[in-house]
Amino acid sequence: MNKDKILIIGANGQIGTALLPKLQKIYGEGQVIASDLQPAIHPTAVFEILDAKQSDTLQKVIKKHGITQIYHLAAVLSAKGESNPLSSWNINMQTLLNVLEAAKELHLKKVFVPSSIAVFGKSAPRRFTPQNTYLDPATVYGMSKVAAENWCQYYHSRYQVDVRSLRYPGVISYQSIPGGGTTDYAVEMYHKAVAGQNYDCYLQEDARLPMMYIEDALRATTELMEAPAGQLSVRTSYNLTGISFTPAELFKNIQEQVPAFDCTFTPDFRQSIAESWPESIDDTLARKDWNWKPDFDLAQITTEMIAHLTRQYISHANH
Ligand code: AKB
Repeated sequence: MNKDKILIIGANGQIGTALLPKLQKIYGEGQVIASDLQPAIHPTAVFEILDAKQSDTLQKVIKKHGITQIYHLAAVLSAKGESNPLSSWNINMQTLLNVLEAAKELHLKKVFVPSSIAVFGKSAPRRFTPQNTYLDPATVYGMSKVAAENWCQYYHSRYQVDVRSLRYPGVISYQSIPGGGTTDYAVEMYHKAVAGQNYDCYLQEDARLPMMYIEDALRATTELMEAPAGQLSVRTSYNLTGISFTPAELFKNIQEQVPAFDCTFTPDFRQSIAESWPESIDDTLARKDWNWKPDFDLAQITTEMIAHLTRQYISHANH
């Protein structure tokens, strides 16, 4: 029997909401403890209200439940982070350092810390951005992720903490509504289309960005975490790719399935964040080290998103 006990920090967020049932399936329902600042959105798990900025509270929760692995998903994302840069930096860094320190002190088996395409800035090649390149992010979120990647590598090499990381692209999911990101427009567009409304997109129609369907993002996460440690050559964070598309391409794709849907484009400050990010990513090392391969293309994502959201809207209407 698998005796691992998992703590998800930031379980109410976009990735956490979807990852929780997947980890419950792998490890058993009682083996996964969900935590967040606010009470559970989905009361289907053992839940702790936890502010990971408080090191003592974090260590108490780890000891109380006999935690062996942490998925640290809490962070202030790219767009929201710009409204209060110092506070965003403090939240992102303090929670990370508390998690790494707890992993070292309490001898946790493994830790997952997400990074992001936001680590890249204007000096990196925009197409097929390589694993190792210049990192000059334009946002405080990106700066905190560059620092986080280096701290992860440091705790691995200096203290042998088995911390693993992925540079997620924009993640498209139906389980929850993302908040505070630059890539959130894609999920918003699907919601509007299914709700029978039109959408005014805050990015330009040609803002091509790397994206990924939630099922691919979850599988990448569990495959990385299950890979033998000796196979992992990257201890900062792995480049990870799904697909790349523009808002105009997404609009067209949705319109093929929802012909009445219309979209306009009114770029705001998030456009300049998008322009500082890659259009596509080279994830050769993820493919080589732990056999990464995405499954979902844009047409499949659209079919899945429309089916799931339609079911959600019908079930809300009936309650
Ligand atoms: C954001 O847009 O900030 C995030 C990300 C790409 O990390 N979705």
